[in-house]
Amino acid sequence: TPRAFSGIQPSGGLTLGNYLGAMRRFVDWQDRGLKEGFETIFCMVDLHAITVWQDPDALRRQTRELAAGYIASGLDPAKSILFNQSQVPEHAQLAWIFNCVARVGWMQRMTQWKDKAGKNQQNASLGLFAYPALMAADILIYQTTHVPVGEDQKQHVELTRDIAAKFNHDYGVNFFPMTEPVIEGAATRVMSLRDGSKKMSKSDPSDMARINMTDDADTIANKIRKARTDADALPCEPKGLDDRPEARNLVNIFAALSDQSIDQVLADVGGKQFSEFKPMLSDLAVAKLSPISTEMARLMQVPDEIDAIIGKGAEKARAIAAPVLKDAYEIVGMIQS
Ligand code: AQP
Repeated sequence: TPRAFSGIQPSGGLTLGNYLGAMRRFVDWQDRGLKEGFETIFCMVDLHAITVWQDPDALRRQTRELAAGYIASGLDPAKSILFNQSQVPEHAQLAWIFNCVARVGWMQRMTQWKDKAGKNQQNASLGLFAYPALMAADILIYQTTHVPVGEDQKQHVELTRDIAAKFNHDYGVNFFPMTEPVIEGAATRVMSLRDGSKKMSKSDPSDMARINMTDDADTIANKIRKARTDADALPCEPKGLDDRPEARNLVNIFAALSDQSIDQVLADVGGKQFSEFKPMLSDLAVAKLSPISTEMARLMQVPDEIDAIIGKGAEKARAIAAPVLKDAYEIVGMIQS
């Protein structure tokens, strides 16, 4: 039977990239899981967040805000398991085993490591380097078959498969499944509003580069108005977006928010100037995001409720994770009695 798992780091406010590339897809998986009778598990990956410095109070707030974002986007704690990574210690325990299975060379090839460590790799945290082994543990501790993610996480899910395969091979078992990354939809890679070659990211130093899920209508309209574009009108065909990364990005966002294909969007807006298209995009973004941000704000007023929900989620998650860890320890040769 399939099982879907995914996570988001509480390393800052949620962006439109997280919503379109990840959260919205999670809700689709929740619905599919309900229909087909399999479990869906979603997590705030706080252990991943601290691979770069996080202020403790900010981390607590961001973790609750992410939980609120999940719920406001449509994840229902009665339908999916929703929890905080550090409350299920089996993730970190399995990660240690994977640190011993994965090779240094594999980690060195990861583009996220290269991007985030930058030029001064010697000074990056050891956790940032080992990040993909913890992510493999997050996924495999639930024997996950499907991981809905944005394009940027594809390499890490592929590494998860390599780790599972090496574990199975080294110990002569068929224990961990070969997990599939599921990258679907019109916005698997939402780009920065300031630079069409960079991913929209929570940690971008410029707030103008991203739309935050908590931005109000005026802020969203202002950011879209100021978004970088070229001077040409919108094309009528998708191939007219080639070599126009900023235009492509705004059209992709429009398509994703309105549940249309790029062709359908361009059939409507092809030939329009950005001065006309941008207000249409702002109105659409505000219409889709404002009910979510209103509900997030309401939930943030009742942090105890959020904590109770994720506490219960952690119990459900542990009920799956603990036996898997026990079996993995047995396979490795650790005395468990
Ligand atoms: N720009 C994006 N477009 C599409 N999907 C995206 N995701 C993130 N950014 C985009 C997807 O969101 C999920 C959670 O990502 P994450 O927060 O755990 O890590 P990240 O990919 O490193 O996200 P950020 O926003 O860039 O965070 P920071 O700045 O802290 O590194 C993943 O499924 C990801 O694909």
